[in-house]
Amino acid sequence: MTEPDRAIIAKRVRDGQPDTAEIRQLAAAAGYEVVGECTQRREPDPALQLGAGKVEELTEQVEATGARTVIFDNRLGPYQVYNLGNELPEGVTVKDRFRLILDIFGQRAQTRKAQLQVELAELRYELPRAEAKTSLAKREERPGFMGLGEYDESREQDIKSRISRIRDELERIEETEQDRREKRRESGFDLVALAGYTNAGKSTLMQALAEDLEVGENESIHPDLDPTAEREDRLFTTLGTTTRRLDLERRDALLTDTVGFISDLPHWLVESFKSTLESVYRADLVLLVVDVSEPIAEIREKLMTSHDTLYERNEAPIVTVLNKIDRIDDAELEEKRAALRALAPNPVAVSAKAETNLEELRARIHEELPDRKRERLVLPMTEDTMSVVSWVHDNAFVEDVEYRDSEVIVDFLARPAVVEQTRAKASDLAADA
Ligand SMILES: Nc1nc2c(ncn2[C@@H]2O[C@H](COP(=O)(O)OP(=O)(O)OP(=O)(O)O)[C@@H](O)[C@H]2O)c(=O)[nH]1
Ligand SMILES: [Mg+2]
Repeated sequence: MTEPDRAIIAKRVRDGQPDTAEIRQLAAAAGYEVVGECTQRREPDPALQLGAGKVEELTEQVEATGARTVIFDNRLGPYQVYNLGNELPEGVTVKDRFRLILDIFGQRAQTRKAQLQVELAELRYELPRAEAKTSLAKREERPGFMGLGEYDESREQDIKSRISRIRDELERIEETEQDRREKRRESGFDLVALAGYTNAGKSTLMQALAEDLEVGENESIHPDLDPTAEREDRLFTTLGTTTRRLDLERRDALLTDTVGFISDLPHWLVESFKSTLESVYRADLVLLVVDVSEPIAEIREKLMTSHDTLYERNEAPIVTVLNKIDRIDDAELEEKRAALRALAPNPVAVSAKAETNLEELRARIHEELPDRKRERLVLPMTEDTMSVVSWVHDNAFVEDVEYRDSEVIVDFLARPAVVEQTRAKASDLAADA
């Protein structure tokens, strides 16, 4: 292992106290060692984001610590990046929050789909910058302005055509995944998806609720699901999508874990990961996980943003899961429940890590999933009967099977579509008998 790169955090706020906890976590997630921070309260400086004096202070910190990277929690325009690069010591890289998030995604993208999404996000990050460079260089009649080498209008065109190629390929992948989801649904599985902010505990909950076996997903590398891995709080542990069989007593359901949300994500970044969230939008039920040990204001904010994201596309019921109850006492939990009532009227409080209250959550999942019909079929005994019975076992919850001399009686619970299919099979048998 190489030494982690040293970085200094910079942040400007209009008013209030600059909070750097999240950007520090993001920096750590990207593999940086944070060796200092430089914050300021003021209006944004158009050229440098921070005030000129503050940038001097930043330069001193960089020199004193030997940091090679400065990470701004603010969004930086292309000119600001360029100007800051001139002010700071030679060779120091300046990046903003979004560039950092892209780095993390880039490091962790292990599947074709994830890689395409990252590339799409990067191109979309780059596009306005390329446009800005082109127009500036033109206006100044200075090709190569901002030390960026040759400017080239075709660069812009290039980015645009790559964006559209990647979109097409992602669309094809999404169609395949959609087919797979529909097949699973047809074969009697209810689809449950986990959603929520990064670090809420979705993957931990997945481990606690689901059977170990993963179902035929092509995304097979999940360092975050390795139970032996020691982890501290880490943002964006999960980037891919994992689906496992949910351990429910009387129903076949699949549980899908996927990428978490983060505050203040720009539209283009969310868009790029749209198809990852598709498994959430197309689910029969969404479990919206929040870390209940966070302050009420933060939970509220996260719930509101999650609802906005989900309600836009999703029609499935949402169950709010207040996770990490092991970190707070009962009084605090009650206080938070009451404060969040308007946003989460009937939440289930659990600890995924301590595996507390999971039975209640399983019962709720069962309750909220679409109704199933109870059916009793009388099948004539033919040489194909047993294969129909085993099909029913695979696609429905069988309550009872009774074998008689010339017939088999099956009592089961299934989705209405499965009941229809079973009836058709039964009448085929009857026709052959
Ligand atoms: N104390 C406590 N910690 C928990 C609980 N559930 C999860 N954690 C911890 O919270 C951290 C984040 O958990 P993850 O399951 O990786 O969170 P996630 O929602 O999947 O995060 P992303 O994959 O980044 O979206 C880990 O360090 C977990 O061990 C819980 O019930 N109690
Ligand atoms: Mg996860």
